[in-house]
Amino acid sequence: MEQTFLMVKPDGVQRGLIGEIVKRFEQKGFQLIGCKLLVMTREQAEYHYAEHKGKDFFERLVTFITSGPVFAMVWEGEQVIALSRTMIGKTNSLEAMPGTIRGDFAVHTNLNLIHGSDSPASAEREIKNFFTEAELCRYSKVIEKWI
Ligand code: RTP
Ligand code: MG
Repeated sequence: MEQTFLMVKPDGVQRGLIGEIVKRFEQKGFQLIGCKLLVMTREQAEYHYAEHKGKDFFERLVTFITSGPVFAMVWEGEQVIALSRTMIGKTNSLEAMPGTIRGDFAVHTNLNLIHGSDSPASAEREIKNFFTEAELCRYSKVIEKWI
């Protein structure tokens, strides 16, 4: 089963949106298999956003993401990587459609509430940056067959 790494960013934690965000993925039918509240180290943040190293917004992004607690999660389900990106909405705040998390709650591209892995390779790499295998809880639900 596919897994992805999702993270409520410091703005989402400060605005009290952890519950709303978790609710959306639960209601969709995905399964939470790991979560923790933490403040990212600079090293962890630079690794997480390594693809953006050298871009003009990189420093601002790392400073922001390490500025307060984030809520890191691993979710499991059919097509969870692509579907969670759809539920999150576009990066650019002007393109994030109502109905998506960013479209419903975010105004700024830099304060866009939530991160989601963009590919299977990113998901694997990002999950390992936050969780050990022992911290992930695999369990089956009887309801699974109805989704
Ligand atoms: P994320 O990685 O945080 O989930 O966001 P994303 O995939 O939608 O967007 P990505 O291209 O990976 O960019 C990472 C974060 O950097 C900020 N950003 N600023 N031109 C800009 O000023 C710019 N481009 C990207 C955004 O906050 C974005 O979430
Ligand atoms: Mg990204």
